[in-house]
Amino acid sequence: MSDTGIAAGHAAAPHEHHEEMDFWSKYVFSTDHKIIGFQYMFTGMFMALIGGFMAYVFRMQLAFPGESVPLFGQVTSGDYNMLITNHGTIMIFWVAMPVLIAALGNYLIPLMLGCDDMVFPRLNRLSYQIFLLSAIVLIISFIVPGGGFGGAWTAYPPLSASAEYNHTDWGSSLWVLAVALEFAAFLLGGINFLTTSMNARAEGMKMMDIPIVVWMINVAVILFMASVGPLIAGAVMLFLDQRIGTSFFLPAGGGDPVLWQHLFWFFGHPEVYVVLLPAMGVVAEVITTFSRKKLFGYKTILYTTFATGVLSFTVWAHHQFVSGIDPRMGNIFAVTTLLISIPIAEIMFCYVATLYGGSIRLTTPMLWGLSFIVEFLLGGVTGIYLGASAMDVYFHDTYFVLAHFHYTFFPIAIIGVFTAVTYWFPKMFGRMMNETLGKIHFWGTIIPFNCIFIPLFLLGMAGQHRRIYNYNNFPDLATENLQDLRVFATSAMVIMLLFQIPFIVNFFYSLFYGEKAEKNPWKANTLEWVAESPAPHGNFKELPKVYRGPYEFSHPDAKEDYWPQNVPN
Ligand code: HEM
Ligand SMILES: [Cu+2]
Repeated sequence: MSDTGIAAGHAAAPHEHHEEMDFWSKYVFSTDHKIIGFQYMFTGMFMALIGGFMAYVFRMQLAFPGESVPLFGQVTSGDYNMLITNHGTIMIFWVAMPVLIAALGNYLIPLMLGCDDMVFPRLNRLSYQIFLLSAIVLIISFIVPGGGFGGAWTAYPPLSASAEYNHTDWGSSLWVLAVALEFAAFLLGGINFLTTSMNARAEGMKMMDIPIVVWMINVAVILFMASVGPLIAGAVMLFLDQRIGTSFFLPAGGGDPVLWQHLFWFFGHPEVYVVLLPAMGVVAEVITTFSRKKLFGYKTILYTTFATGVLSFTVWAHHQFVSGIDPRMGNIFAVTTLLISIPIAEIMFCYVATLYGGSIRLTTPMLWGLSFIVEFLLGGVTGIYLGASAMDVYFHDTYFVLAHFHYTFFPIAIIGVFTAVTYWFPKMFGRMMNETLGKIHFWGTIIPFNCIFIPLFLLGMAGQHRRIYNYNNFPDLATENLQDLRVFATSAMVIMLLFQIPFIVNFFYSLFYGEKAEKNPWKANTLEWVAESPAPHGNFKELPKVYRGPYEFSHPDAKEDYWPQNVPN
């Protein structure tokens, strides 16, 4: 038994066969959790380019209405609806979810739990293949006759099933199909995460020794599984309304459009936490490592995460304060919505307490981690106004709502992903990323991000509604001041997109020519850093056996120690 608290465990399953595999079975059809993780990650990054490009096009239209957009051309109102709908859909379902849950979960869970792979590797392979199919079906929906779906990411009927707006075309139905396929892929992936975390942990690793990011990914999977059923049923009904003229949600045929809203948001709001929790888990890992302090309140954070999960099922109708809901019901949902900010705040306080008194190293991943805390808090605080039903009557569907959820989703889907990629890059690819390029990318993203969305709060307070193609059609909104804000926001966005070039260069250059990474370059204290960099097929020569919990640093400038002295709190 070495003094690091990790001893050589039972022999790992034989993985020599992997060396003889050809390129296709080793990489394309691999059942290795790491390869599947990379496939989810690169697919998600590719989809982020599409979602980002769409935002660029419609932001240009908003700043310079009616003018031809470079790399796109003239934007019609139909194009505009299709672009915002698929921008939102892609960013949440094909970027945030695949990268934060599927890619990270696949890559990290076996490594952090000290096992050689997921318990169902072939099911894992199938989950990615269905996910890839869903992305292909979505992209095909853009190019079939009639063009992509333009009924907004919330797909509210009757608009989402109206023939008048081409939403009975295959473009719209393929959108519904793509989303349903993607959900199926995540259900399969989630089964693997839960069973591996419950049954394949390293010998000696108790439930309360599981690193917080693994817990948060598993809680996210449970929330997804518990909330997606009604929406899958709703998607089938919407598909039938579009394809064969049923009227589940169409008032003309006796259907109820508000039913869809309930089915959508019963899933939609927990969905926010489905992507938030993994990002918060990533930040926890990074701030402990770069403050060299034990995570403050491990158990508190865990129980608070469970509480958040439960509460997230009690707030959905705060999206329907103005859709004719009984105000007495509205008040109940207002209370639960305000309540849910408490557990999230508690977790944030634990993060700040972790930083307090730490020996902070401002590496690129740490900068991203810290910016998550600040930016997400801004998103959370502005949500309190919207949770108060009386205020939401004014703000509903305005740019204030839009700015609010971008101040939550951008920290989750973009900052969360950059935090994770810059932190685990050395383990994933065995090379270090360039810190200078990393910091240029960081500041070139964070400053423009605030310059894009703060003006949108102001536009929202001025009464600017969302999903409007050209504000010149509304005299009150066509003022010079407001237009200046739109141009400012768009300019900031173009600058932010340009600053993604240093990241892309850094990522691909470091992949092949970066400085070789040692096993544990950050001197972190979770098990993945015990494996070689990059982690080989099968992960560990001998599966580790642990007897102490994670995040326990003995002395700040201790050089080499994993899981040192005392047990977790
Ligand atoms: C790259 C920076 C981004 C910019 C500049 C941006 C900009 C916008 C704008 C201006 C709209 C509103 C369009 C309108 O209502 O007319 C919008 C809608 C939306 N965005 Fe973003 N966005 C960005 C990133 C993201 C991210 C990272 C997510 C989520 C992970 C996201 C999710 C959404 C959603 C869900 C909608 C609503 C779409 C709808 O109305 O159907 N956006 N975005
Ligand atoms: Cu909500």
